Amino acid sequence: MTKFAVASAFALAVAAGAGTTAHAATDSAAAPTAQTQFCPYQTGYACFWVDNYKGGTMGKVAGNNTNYMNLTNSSGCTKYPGTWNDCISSLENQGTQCTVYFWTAAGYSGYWHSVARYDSIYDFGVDYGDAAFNDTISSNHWCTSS
Ligand SMILES: [Ca+2]
Repeated sequence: MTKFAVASAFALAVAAGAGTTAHAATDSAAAPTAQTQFCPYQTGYACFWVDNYKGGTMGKVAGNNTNYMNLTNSSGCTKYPGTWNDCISSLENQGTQCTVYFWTAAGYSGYWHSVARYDSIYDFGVDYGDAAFNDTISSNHWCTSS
């Protein structure tokens, strides 16, 4: 739901008296939204949010998940309402020992990006150089890619 984050960031920039040109709007696309839900520190979870920069509703997983259609999400994500499938825009790994791999399709298929232990991915375009990864995650696997 990056579009919402972009709109919010622009509104904040305008309210603060920052530049209101198209150039300012482009820059603010990467501006953080206020984080309201936090990943439990070093408790074995990988966490994810519906907006970039850990904005909006947070979900978390402690194990492997073969299909995010099975993960309940009440945030109002529109692609697959009620689920986390194709809804995630930022990530954090608070696992106890491993990297976690996030796949674009169910069953550890499609392609993946990883998050090292205690690392965060705030924006897929900025941090992975892959903006197209936004709102595609459908499965995750710990320690190895599959
Ligand atoms: Ca997907």
